Amino acid sequence: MTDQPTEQTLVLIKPDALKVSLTGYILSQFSEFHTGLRFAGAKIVHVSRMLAEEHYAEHKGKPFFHSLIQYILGAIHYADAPHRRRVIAIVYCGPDAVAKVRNIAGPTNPHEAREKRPGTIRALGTVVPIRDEKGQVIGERLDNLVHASANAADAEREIKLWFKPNDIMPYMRAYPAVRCTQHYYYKDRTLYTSYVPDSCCIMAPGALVWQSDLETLEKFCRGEPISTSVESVVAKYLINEEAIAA
Ligand code: FUP
Repeated sequence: MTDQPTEQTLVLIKPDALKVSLTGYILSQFSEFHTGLRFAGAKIVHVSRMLAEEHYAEHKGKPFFHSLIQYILGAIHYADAPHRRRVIAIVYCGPDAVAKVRNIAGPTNPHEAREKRPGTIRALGTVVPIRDEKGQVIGERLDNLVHASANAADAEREIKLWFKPNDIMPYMRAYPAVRCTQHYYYKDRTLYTSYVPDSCCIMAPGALVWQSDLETLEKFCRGEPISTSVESVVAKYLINEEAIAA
């Protein structure tokens, strides 16, 4: 008997939601009873800068980027408690998962959410002005409590960024996974195919990995152009590793 994967989406319960203890409320809003969606995977993540910057890569260079990264790292809401900085990452699976979750999350901007979609999760968020060194307002940071994948293509990229195949229940993996046939190690923004001291083993022979990740690393090692970064593959293997991806 199998539960064939239908659509999947990534939810992040962000540090502001954890700080004000909204986790239970958010999980209940997304629960199978209300949405028909099921958990396919979940983990507590101490977010590294590498993972944060890969997750929000499309916003690099925008005025709010630095503040957004500080926010997802937990550095804003747990400024004096680095050990509490974390997000909860969840993969939900089921018919129309992306749209259902976005609908319950509400508009990106909490002010707009309060006005147009009261009752959504993000209507409970806040908007914080971002200032330059001179105190001029240069943008705003949207502390909107949850991330929800915007479309199926983003969901695939994001789920593969945060989760390894084995983090997701068998029969619920929506993307092809294959067994790796060689070792890959990572240290100081460099990829190695044999061990160097203090490196972290990313993939080993026999390990189940996303096919697209393996193809990226193989191409990179052959010196061929890759459409994404090596860090977009590596970041998930460094989740909750202490110093390497800090
Ligand atoms: P969403 O898909 O709803 O997460 O929205 P976006 O991809 O547009 O934004 C990604 C994140 O950047 C959101 F969490 C909100 C944040 N953001 C800001 O903090 N300030 C802005 O001016 C725009 C977006």
